[in-house]
Amino acid sequence: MENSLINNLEWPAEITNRNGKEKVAAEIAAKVKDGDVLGVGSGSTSYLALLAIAERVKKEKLNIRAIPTSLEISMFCSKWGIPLTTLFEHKPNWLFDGADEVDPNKSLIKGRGGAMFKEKLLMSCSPINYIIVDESKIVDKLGTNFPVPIEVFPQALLHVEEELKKIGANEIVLRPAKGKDGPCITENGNLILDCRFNNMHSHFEKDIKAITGVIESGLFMGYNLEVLVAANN
Ligand code: ABF
Repeated sequence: MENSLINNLEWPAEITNRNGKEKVAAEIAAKVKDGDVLGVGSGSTSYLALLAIAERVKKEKLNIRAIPTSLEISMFCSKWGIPLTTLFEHKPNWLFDGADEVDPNKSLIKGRGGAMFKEKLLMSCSPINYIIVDESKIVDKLGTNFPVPIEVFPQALLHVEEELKKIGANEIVLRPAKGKDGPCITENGNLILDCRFNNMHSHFEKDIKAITGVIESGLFMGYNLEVLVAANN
């Protein structure tokens, strides 16, 4: 398939702080062992980690399998010859993924790419989780630079909006589709609300999830994870 669409696939945007991210990518690649089932996160940092892993896999003929968190990253697994599996067959031995914000408690905001449902599902199934970010993602308080994305079943939109206001949402934006009219639709056929809140206490992830119609939020609180930080270039 030398000239196939998959083989010609490239990362769609320029990668900021590429040198720094490549260093954490190499740290992630060094952790891979023959036989591993890896959860593969989304975003540019995960993409670079996957690339570094693919180079090791090819050179050392490692036999690994990947459970991807998004369609986009699954296509790069295929491009680089990393076999895919699913949560029907396997749980990941460990996973790596990016984030949009990391606070001092290792709570996260994720989901700028809209894949937070699968990202959280995989993290919930994985005993070891590495979050790879550069220094720009480290914040004192979640919500400093990014809103919290919330994936919503389409027919529940108005109900969820009302309930989010009751728990302190002060800004709710229906995420638009990239480069075209209409709302962004997730891989699961749902909508995304990008929300800012007055106060996000330690149970806030559960409060959001308790609203009927919310599929998942990009708020990750209290997960067992290790954060690897790339210095800025
Ligand atoms: C995924 O990719 C998302 O949860 C997060 O929004 C994004 C981070 O991307 P990048 O590594 O490009 O900053 O991990």
